[in-house]
Amino acid sequence: MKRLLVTAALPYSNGRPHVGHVAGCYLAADTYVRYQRLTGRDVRFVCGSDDHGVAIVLSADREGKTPAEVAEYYGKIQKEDFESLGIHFDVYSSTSRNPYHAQTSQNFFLELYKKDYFEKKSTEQFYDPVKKQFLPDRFVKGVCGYCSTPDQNGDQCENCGKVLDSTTLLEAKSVLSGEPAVVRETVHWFLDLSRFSTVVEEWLDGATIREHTRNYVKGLLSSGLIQRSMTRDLSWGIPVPLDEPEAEGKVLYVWFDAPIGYISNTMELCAERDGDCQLYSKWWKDDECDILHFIGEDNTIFHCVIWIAMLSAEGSFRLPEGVIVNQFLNIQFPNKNEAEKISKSRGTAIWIGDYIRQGGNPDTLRYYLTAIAPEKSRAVYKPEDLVQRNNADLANTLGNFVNRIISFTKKYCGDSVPRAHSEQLNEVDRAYVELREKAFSTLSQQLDTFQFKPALETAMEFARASNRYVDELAPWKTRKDDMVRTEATLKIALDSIWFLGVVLCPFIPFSSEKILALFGKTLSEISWSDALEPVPVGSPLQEPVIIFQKMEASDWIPEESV
Ligand code: B3M
Ligand code: ZN
Repeated sequence: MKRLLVTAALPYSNGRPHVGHVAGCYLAADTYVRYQRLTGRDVRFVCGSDDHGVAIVLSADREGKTPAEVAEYYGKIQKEDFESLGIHFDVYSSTSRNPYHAQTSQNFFLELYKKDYFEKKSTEQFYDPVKKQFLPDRFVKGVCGYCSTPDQNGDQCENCGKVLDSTTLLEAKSVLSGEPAVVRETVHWFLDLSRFSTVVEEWLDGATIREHTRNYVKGLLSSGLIQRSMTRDLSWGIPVPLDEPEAEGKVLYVWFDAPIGYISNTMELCAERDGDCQLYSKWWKDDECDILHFIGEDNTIFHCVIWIAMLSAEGSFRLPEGVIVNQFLNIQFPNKNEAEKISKSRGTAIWIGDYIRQGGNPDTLRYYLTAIAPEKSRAVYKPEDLVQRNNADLANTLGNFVNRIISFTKKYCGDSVPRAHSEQLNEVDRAYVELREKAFSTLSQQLDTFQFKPALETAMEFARASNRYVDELAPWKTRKDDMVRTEATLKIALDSIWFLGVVLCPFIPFSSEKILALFGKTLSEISWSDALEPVPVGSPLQEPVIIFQKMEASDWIPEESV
């Protein structure tokens, strides 16, 4: 098995994580990493904050802080909030504080420069005559020239995903002064992406990627790639490492340095864990390692086109084995007729920190966000749905199955695992055990192919079948005159509790830990294939604990978005 480097998109460090971020890529990446580790694979999981770019400068401006202060403040919150959901990265660094990042990015830029991949051009950019400064990317807002959606940032349309510039963003206004933006000449270094269309296409054909992503990127390729500027007129960022007068006061485009953050963060991790930052090449330059990026849909062009072009131009790093893209998560409050975008300014965000501080169970949120995961298409978060799923699926179906079997066994068979005599097994038992084996292979196959939502459904379907199995064999009735039969039912059900404890680890690790603890085991000592191992007859059963509390709708359903 090859080693595996998994990255999750580096979030901009100008805000707290909300449910949309988690559903976008962090949860899927964590679930996959947990699964791969259970199968015995050597995995490193890399993330960190994306500190450069205009978004951070604008937030700093609003909050009366420096960009570095804003980045540090939110970077810390992001790390804590992800951690509180069990999303644990091997490294959570930052593109402004990682000691290797600036140099690695500048070297990368210089390598492309030496190979003559850049074209230095005078170009037209938006300019704010009041503030006397250029307005790259989000410093300017206007109407998308492709789909006419108003209020779009100067870099990319949120609605149609197209890249915008001074000719395709209409009615542009400066975000700084609110005044109409004018167009001025300035010099920048451009990467001609059209030179890479074949490389991108070939990569795309062999890549591990969802069908909708593949089609979207094919669409981008067929409409033709253009030149894109890899530098910006901005004071916050990594200086353009060129000794030319026009490079003065310019920085690398944030989307140039951000993905290089995956590399520099790996360097930081290797320095910390292996004592040598250069060992990062084991993860980035070695055929025995695969690289997988998990991202949200709005990052597709940057990872599947520009990053692939950058990597192949630079030439010394491996191209990613795949890019796993989730679509957007929208939100619908109970008093609203339709779903809306999750947005801080519109007050429609449900923040991870708030949920946890309010006493929310991290696994409930993990469970719900995977159950509605926007894997194939956009999905809608409904607060009342979270409560309903927690109560019906987790508390009633799963929690109840575990608790009633453990309590019943302890009450009538003592404190250890009873025996199932094979001659006692009937058709119902055999069909049920077969179902478990089938569930295992389906689940494994679904996780191998990044179908987290269907995989969770497979596990839950088996939990429902387990309740039906017990109801049908009714041990509370048979115990009156057939203890051998009763023990057989309980033993088979206990094997299923163990099975669920193992296969649910990637999805709801905190609860899995509690389930495994009933058998005296911990997460760190199990592997994926243990799921089908019968629990040893005679091994002790610990006291049952409540695994899932019911949620009160009134505590958890906001009447309106605030
Ligand atoms: N910071 C965009 C985002 O947070 C961007 C991702 C960078 S990944 C290299 O959605
Ligand atoms: Zn548009």
